[in-house]
Amino acid sequence: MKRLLLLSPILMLLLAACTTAPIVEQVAPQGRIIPVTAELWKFTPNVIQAKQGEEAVLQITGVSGTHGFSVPDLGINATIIQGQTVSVTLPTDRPGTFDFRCSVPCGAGHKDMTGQIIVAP
Ligand SMILES: [Cu+2]
Repeated sequence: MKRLLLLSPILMLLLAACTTAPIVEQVAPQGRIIPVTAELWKFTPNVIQAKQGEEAVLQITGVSGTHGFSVPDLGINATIIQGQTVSVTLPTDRPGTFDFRCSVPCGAGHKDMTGQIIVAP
């Protein structure tokens, strides 16, 4: 008990430090929202267009099944679960055509779940 009493000022200090710590805000991705859906077995749209340098955010909603939205050349791989929406900032710093595909085995049409992101100069 004595030890606990000795410790309590330290605990109070720690608690105070925790409660006064700045709250880290979750910053929502900024830019033009591009809605995308993932379902068995397609992405819609399957051609996504953007301009080089623009701020764009893919908002990918799972309609049916669980999928992965993978763009290897842009370093994107997001898991898309039915009923949930995932926001992914689209890198537009370099122009080009970047293939995307589903990266989660999702059944018969898995290999058909492909598309392209076109970043125009
Ligand atoms: Cu799949």
